[in-house]
Amino acid sequence: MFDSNTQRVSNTRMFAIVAGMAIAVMTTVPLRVTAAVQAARDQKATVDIMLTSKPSPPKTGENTFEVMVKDAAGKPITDAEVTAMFVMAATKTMPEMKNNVTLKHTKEGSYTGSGQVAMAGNWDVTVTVKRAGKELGSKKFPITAK
Ligand SMILES: [Cu+2]
Repeated sequence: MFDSNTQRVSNTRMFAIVAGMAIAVMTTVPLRVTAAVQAARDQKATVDIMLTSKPSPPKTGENTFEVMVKDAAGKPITDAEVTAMFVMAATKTMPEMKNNVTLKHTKEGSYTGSGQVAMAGNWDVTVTVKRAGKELGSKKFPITAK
């Protein structure tokens, strides 16, 4: 009687340990895959590009855009040529809309410029960073203008 109870408890405990290990494996593996994918992305990226706007989100009409450019080590890149291409996809009633904005370096890897947003809605902003005409990197930012 006593022995069989003890056996049952220890089986339950063993099951809990095995289940716990299985969960640990299941949660660890995807994290490792994600880390590997992230590492591959980081290796590819030579520049880190961030886009912000004033106001945020941008409004129809004139807005100020700021792009932060850093190298892979996180050091600001101060001598780049930075442009932001705004594209709104065509709809049944409207052809594709495009606007290219040139940004000027102000300080510590920050590039600013003002640009017209022709209408409210979804735009894809592709920021391209070049040095001496050679592309260092580019990044697409989906934005929704008010
Ligand atoms: Cu439009």
